Amino acid sequence: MRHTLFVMLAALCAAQAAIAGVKGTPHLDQRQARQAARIERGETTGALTQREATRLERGQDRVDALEADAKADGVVTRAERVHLDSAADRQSARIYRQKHDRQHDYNHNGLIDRPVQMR
Ligand SMILES: [Ca+2]
Ligand SMILES: [Ca+2]
Repeated sequence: MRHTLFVMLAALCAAQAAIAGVKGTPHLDQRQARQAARIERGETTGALTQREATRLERGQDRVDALEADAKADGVVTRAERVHLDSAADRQSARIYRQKHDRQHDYNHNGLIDRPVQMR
């Protein structure tokens, strides 16, 4: 009897550990940190204008909000994880696009740089 109780208790602990394991989103947290750093670097170099950086930071906030939603019930399901990953993928692509488009502010005067006119 005692033995059975112990086994049951051990099983319960293991089940709880398994749930705790899927509770967090360490992978997404790392991605979010990297993407925030990419945005910051884009601001530093001027590849991102202030407006682009602000918009991308709002995108980061949206991913954070989705993450909070997924975690709200205490468990991040596989489907929620896939959804979060694809949101982070889209945000990553957005950062790349904004860093490589024609709007930049390399001289950091708060204005989009004008192409040099050759005459
Ligand atoms: Ca840009
Ligand atoms: Ca400029």
